[in-house]
Parts: sequence; C-alpha cells; structure tokens
Amino acid sequence: TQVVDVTTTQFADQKPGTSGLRKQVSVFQQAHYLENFVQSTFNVIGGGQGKTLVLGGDGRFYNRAAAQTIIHMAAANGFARVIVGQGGILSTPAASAVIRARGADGGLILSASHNPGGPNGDFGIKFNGANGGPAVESMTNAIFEETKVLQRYCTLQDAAETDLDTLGETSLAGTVIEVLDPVAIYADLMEGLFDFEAIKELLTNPRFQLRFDAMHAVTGPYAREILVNRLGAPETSLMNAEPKEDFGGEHPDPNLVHAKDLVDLLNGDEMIAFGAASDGDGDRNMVLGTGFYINPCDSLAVLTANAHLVPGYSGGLAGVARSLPTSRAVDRVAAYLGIEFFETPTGWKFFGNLMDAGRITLCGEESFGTGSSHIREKDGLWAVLFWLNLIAVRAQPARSIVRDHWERFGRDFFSRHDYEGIDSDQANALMQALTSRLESLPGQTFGDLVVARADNFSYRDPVDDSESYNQGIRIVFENDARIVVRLSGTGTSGATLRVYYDQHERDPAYFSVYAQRYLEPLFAASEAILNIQHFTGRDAPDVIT
Ligand code: VG1
Ligand code: CO
Repeated sequence: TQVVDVTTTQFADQKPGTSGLRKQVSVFQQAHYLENFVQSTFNVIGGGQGKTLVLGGDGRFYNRAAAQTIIHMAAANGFARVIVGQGGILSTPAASAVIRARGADGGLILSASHNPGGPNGDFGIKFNGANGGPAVESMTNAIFEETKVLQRYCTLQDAAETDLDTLGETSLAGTVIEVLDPVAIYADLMEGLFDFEAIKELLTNPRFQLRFDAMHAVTGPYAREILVNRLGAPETSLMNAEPKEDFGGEHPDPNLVHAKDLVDLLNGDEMIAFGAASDGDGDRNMVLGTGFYINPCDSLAVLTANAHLVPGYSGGLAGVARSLPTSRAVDRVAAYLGIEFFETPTGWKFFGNLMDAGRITLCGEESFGTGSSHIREKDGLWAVLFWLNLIAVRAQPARSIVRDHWERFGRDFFSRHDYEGIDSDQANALMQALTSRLESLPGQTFGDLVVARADNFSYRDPVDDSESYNQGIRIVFENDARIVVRLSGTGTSGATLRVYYDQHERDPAYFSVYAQRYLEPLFAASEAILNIQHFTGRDAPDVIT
C-alpha cells in the first residue's frame, strides 16, 4: 500500500444544500466525484493529520462503495483513526452521538435522508463537526469553493478493502480502522434520557399496541434493540424493520403520503395506541395516536410543555428554537415557561450554535424533525421515546395529551403544500415575482384577510453573528395567520416549491376541524398572491402534510 496523489476533476455542482451534498447516484458514480468532495472537506478542516473521523451512512445503494473510498482517503490523509459503523451503517443521530461520545474531530455521514435510494435513486454526503452537528454555512461554503479549484486528492494505491462487517480494529497505512457496533452508544444514550422502566411497563401491556415503521431504512436495527430488546415490545410492533439498499423502492419519508400503510393502520379497527415512523437516515419522526395525526409543530410544542416529566429534561429547558416555516405553537409554550425562544432558517445546521452556547435544549422543524441538545442532529427514535415516556407517566393516550395542550394554548393549524419536480426557471420566476411584490402587499385584502407585513426572512446567528439571507418569504395577515414560501434545498432534479400555512385558533369549538378546511381562506389568498398555477401550470400540490 502506498499513498498516492491523484489528479482530480473539479465539479461546478458540489454546493451543499439544506443538509449536505445530495445528487443522483449516477452523479456520484462519475470518476473523482466523491473524492473531489471528500478531499475538499479534509482540506477545509485543515487536513486529517492525527484526527479521528466517524464514518457511516443510512445503508442506501452506494453506501458501502463510498465508505471504502473514504476509508482509503482518510488513511492517505493521515487520520489517526476512522470509526466506522458496522456494515458502513450509522443513522444520522447515531453518527452525531458517536462523534460526541468518542470525542472525534468530525464525521462524514452518507445519506440522502428521505430521498429514494437504489441505483436510480439519490445518494448524499455531509460533514459534521466535533460537536456532532452539521457544518455551519461558512464551512459548507468553503468546501464548495474548494471543490471548484482542487487539483489533487490523496488516496491509497493497491489497498485492500476494509472488512466492514467484523467488529474490531485493524490498521491501514498507519491509520486505525475501528468497526463499531452502530447501535450501542445510541441506545445507551436513550436509556440515560428516558424512564425506560415506565416505558417498559407500557410496552409490555398487551392492551397498548405500538407500531413503529422503519420504512426499510436505517432505524430497523435501532428500533429492534431499543423497543424490542430493551423495552420488551413484541417483535410485531416493528414494521419494515429490515434495511434495504433501495428502501423497498419507496420514499423513506415519514409523512401522511409515504407512510400511508402506517396511517391506515392507526385509522383502522385494530385500535393501535401509538404509531411512529422514521426516515431513511433515522433523524425524522412522524407520530400518530389512535386515528389521530400529530402535526410535527404540535409535537414540538407538546414535548416542550411536558419536558419536565422526562428524566433527561426534569431540570428544565434552557430555551427552544424552531425553523421559520414551523408553526408558532412552540412560541406560546416558551413564553409561558419564560424561556428563550429563537426562530431560525430551515435546516438543522442553524440550531448547533444555540445548543453549543447552552441557549436552547429542544428544537424542531415542521418537516418531521424534533431533537434536543443530547446530540446535534434531529432524532427520530428520540422523539418516539419522548412520546412513549409522556404517555406512560401521564397515563393518557397521545390524542388526549394533544387535546389538553390545545385547551391550554389554543391550536395552531398548520399545513405544508409541496409542488415537486417543477421547472427551475418557472420556480425562480415565481419567487422573483413574489419578491418584487413584497413591499406593495401590506394593506392589500384577499377575501377576509388583510396583509399586515411581508418580507424575505434573514437570520443573524446570536452566537457568532453570521448572517443568512433569502431564507424564505413570509406574509403575515392582520389576524396573525401566516404564509411562508421557499424553494427546497434538498432535491436533486428540478425545483420543489414549499408553501407553509399556519393560523392560531383559541376557540375549542373549532379544534376538531380538518386542517385543510380550516386553512382554506389562506390557500385562496396564497393562490391570489403567488399565482402558482400561472407560473407552474400546477393546480394542486403533490404532497400535503
Ligand atoms: C428539508 C426540510 C428541512 C430539513 C431538510 C433535511 O429541506 O424542509 O426542514 O431540515 O429537509 O432533512 P428542504 O430544503 O428540502 O425544504 V433530512 O431528514 O432530509 O436530513
Ligand atoms: Co433525514
């Protein structure tokens, strides 16, 4: 084995999006494509010399091949140690937990999250720093600049492939390659946060039926270890728990559309008490009560309001944060608790500084993301355990926990409408037209709604004062109802337009109204303001959550 310098190919399209670099597998399979990005990352962190790198992914197609490539490059770049999950696997939250627990300098996570996998699907890679969290924007920008000018990358010539399936340490060109159980550190962390005894009593009660849908993605083994082995739930609680490279040909996206089997089950005759699903890399969660969908924005608010009931948070919360498009349900709880509250741009990378500085404990996004400062990623199973802990200690079904919450704080109706795969030029034209109208919107009337203010959201990080612009258009009406509009930063072809709606209701007489009906006046205002049909030819969204 010998360290060699290889002349790279520079690529113009390696700009990380909301969560890392995501492209179709075929793009990653181009010669030097992965290597160019990985070497650029190593250069930006100041080289690998003497450092420890954590490596793992969600097990999708190309995960194993990419892991081998990266191990060779890490060894050639002088890393002291590479800690890789067995089989090349680590869920995103587990990778974050391992980076922190092992004091690593950072990690590379191989995932395209909720995007479909397989040879014709997507692949992705992102760098997380020593705090376990996604690289901040200044770093992802620096990596992007480097990918465009990099001349050479370092790798090993004639090196054997690492046996990723056998636990233990081997040495490769002076680098220790440690193959680690991908589940244990994470499962122990969960056991330290939640009341496992109370949850066990709940899950071993035959009258409490749980269904967890791993969607053929990475969380299957995690759910089996935690829910079945440690907490005693019957194996039948798990659905689609065998990870597959192509996620069984489905979108591993836990929402009402892509996790429909689970939703149907919870709406069916079996009286399942609690249902949950996670995404490709295990950082998202959808939670459901019997016949009852819990909106992720409500979930964040409920967890915040009840955190004192959970051992890991019984000492109180420093503060909370939510992304811009997330409903303002959690704001009301923060005000009630008298704790700090922050509104950030979309994407988990904006929560890291706040957590590192001890300003927030819980945070979340409307996109089925909830988490806390136990790691620096959102965490699907953590949210599920949090809910189970609450159900156990409050001795109440999920549905009535949410109803009680609404009684206290009112209900924040929320919906997101996604228009997928639209032409990028059309999407940009829509955003441009909207932006140019912003100043003239206040005072205009749409049905019964009068625009109070409209702007383009920008964010100044309160910890490092960095600024991020163009993070979403927000239109707020005089009754405080709100529309947020932005383009997705995780797609791999065309553009996805996301339109978010939320409105607060205090009167319990309306709490049971179907959200899509309640928000209808806002939808009408949105069509009049955005002209979606005119710009894109679409008369209905593809996905409604
Ligand atoms: C989407 C979500 C965002 C989330 C991101 C990564 O981004 O809206 O809230 O943080 O996915 O989630 P975008 O730019 O497509 O709206 V994951 O689970 O895909 O890492
Ligand atoms: Co994800």
